[in-house]
Amino acid sequence: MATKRESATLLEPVSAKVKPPPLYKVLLLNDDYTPMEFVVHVLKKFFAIDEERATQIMLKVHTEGVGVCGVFPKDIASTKVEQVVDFARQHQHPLQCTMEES
Ligand code: TYC
Repeated sequence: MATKRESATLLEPVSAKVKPPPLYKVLLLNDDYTPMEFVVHVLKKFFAIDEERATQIMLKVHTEGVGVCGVFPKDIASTKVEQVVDFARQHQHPLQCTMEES
């Protein structure tokens, strides 16, 4: 049987093909009906963003149509989107939240 040292010399060199997992931006979209205070509340509750930054993001979405809440691995981004949409629907608001690879 080959010793550890002998077998190591028999291995073919393997090129590193492992990529880091892709990250996803979670986006909020503007609409004409969701109250501004509700959007700020969502940003604080689900993304741990402070009042000042949450207000900035909300106003960016309000004026430009879309804004980034955060960047996460795929499963976390997808859970955040689901939580935000569920919460908005529970409160009868049409707020839209989506994700895209960053
Ligand atoms: N445009 C909404 C209003 O005037 C506010 C709003 C901001 C809604 C951001 C959605 O993602 C949003 N009440």
